[in-house]
Amino acid sequence: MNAKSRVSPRKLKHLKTALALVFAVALPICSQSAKHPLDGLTPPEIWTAYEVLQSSHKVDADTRFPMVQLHEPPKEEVLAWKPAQSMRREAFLVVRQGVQMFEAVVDVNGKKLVSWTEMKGVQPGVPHEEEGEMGDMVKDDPEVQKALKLRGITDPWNVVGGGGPAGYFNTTEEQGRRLFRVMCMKEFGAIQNWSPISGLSILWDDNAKKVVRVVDTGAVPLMKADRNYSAAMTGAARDAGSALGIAQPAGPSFRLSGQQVGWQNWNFHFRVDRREGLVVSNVAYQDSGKLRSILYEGSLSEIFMAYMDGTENWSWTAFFDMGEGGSGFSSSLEAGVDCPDNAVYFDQAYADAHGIPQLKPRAACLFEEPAEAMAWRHDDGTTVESRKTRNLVLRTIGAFDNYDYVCDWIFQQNGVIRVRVGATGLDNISAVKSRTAAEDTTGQDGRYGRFIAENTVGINHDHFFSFRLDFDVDGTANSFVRDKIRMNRLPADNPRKSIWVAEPEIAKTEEQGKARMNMERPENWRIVNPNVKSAVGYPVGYELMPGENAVSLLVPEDYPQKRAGFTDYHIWVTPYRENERYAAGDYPFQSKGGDGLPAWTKANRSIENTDIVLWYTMGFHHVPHSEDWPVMPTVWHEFQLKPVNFFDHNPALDLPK
Ligand SMILES: [Cu+2]
Repeated sequence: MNAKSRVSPRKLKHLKTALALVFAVALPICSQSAKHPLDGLTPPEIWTAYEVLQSSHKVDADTRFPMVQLHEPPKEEVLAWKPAQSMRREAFLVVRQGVQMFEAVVDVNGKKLVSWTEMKGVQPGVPHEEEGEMGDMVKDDPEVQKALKLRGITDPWNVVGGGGPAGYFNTTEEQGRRLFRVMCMKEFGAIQNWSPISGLSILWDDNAKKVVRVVDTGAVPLMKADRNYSAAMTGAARDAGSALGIAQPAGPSFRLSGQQVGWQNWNFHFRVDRREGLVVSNVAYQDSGKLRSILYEGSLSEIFMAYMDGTENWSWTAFFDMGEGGSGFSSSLEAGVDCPDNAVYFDQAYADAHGIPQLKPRAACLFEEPAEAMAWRHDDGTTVESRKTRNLVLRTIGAFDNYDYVCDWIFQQNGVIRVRVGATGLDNISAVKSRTAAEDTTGQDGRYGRFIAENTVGINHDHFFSFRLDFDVDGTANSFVRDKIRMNRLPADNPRKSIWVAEPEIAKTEEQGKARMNMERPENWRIVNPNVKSAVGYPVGYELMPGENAVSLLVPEDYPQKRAGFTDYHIWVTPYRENERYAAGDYPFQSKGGDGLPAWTKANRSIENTDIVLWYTMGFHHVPHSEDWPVMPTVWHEFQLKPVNFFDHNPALDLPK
């Protein structure tokens, strides 16, 4: 039997729909053939990978594909590549066959299976579609039906269940299983109105497709607060205000070749990856006729969220949104709302859980925006010199169950790159007995969160985002410098008693590269090329400037903390290794802790004057409040990559007056 005849008609229909969509849309942009070695897999390439596995007899109708993504070519190949040259194109696939899991690499140009490896002792992430499947299956369980009946729910029809990765707590019941906790909610009335069925969760083994146990800590009345936020339900909208628009009648002033972007002096490439979301690569700056490299690749590497409720139905809730999920990226952008009117959109090809190519329309957008203030200014008493500036913004939005994360890469005309994450969406809530905080006289209902609506408590939680930043400042040989800002006591004969000085320290090993933000012992952090000196004699560099941030307050022996060991430090620096991409390890689903950065850095490798990767974690503690209801205002957190002795003078000096 040849590969094609093994394809079910249903799958063929999926493919045709996907391809028809690609051809039907002139803009946004999604290419049928790769133009750059770091382009995401195209629909035909995803299809080829699927066919190669079919014809190798490795997969069948029951096979699932938790992850299909570009297998990046070796870095030196990408760096040596020139447009129009041939290039390596490989797909990386995580394949689930019953309880077995495999990693496959397929050469899509040569239509060959490069490798097929069984992975033992680790578990793949779970695509969205599977979370819903188990939600339906638990409703057949008599004990679940009994628990629902105890809550007056006799018709499970409008009960919706969704499974979340159950985490790991080193218990015997976890061993040899693939565990989820299914939480249920009851829909009532109009769309979007639903209540969590609090006090109930179902431990589900997705290998055995069986309920392990039902955890019922007692019925709590459903909350009835109206959670509608759709335009159709929120009533009359306020006046929009007078027209305020952005127009570029001559079109954008960036240049595109596939997903390679040229704008002002910036050059970069990007793709939207199934696991990592936005991957920005080959970031370089045109400086006095020379294209200077800054960053080989930057992307999100993991997202960690832990809820702070100690009760049995909540204490397990700690999630690795990228590694455990893997299909959060991306949400289709709403044209003219999520991005301004002058934005250009890009579609994303991806494989569904059956390995079949699908298309996410408008997965990323790119646009110029006027900056909120001038680039620079000086009033010397007689004349004012001031320069207007604009930014280039690359945006995606990921939807991870209740949360939406906006991820922006903002390129400025002064050589600064800002990376920011906007958190919006819905708070995770618990239905409680007390109507309000005032009625909660014992403080029991509000002990792990805050009332955000009647009978509704938003649970306290953390958000942590780990960014992987593979700097190549003027080449690959880089070092990490910690400028330690230290108090300096002056000699007794000095009228001034103290000043501060900046003392640079080059981190020689991974141990010396671990750093935490601390206002009492401030440090500036930069990546330098020790082999290239600026006009005034310093090594050229880029500084990582943190913004608002947080540290995890979980104790080291707490399993969620062990599994999210990357949150132990804000900064880690590692020597470049192509297989070290994910801060909490490749497979955080039911991981036992210590994977990723803590494991790699144990070797305490040298990080001086070599190809290094900087890992930065940005986080915040979220105490919910009533404005979060029913949908949260977007909250932004950002960091900057700022040139420090990289340019010989202000790179925005030549902005037109
Ligand atoms: Cu939050």
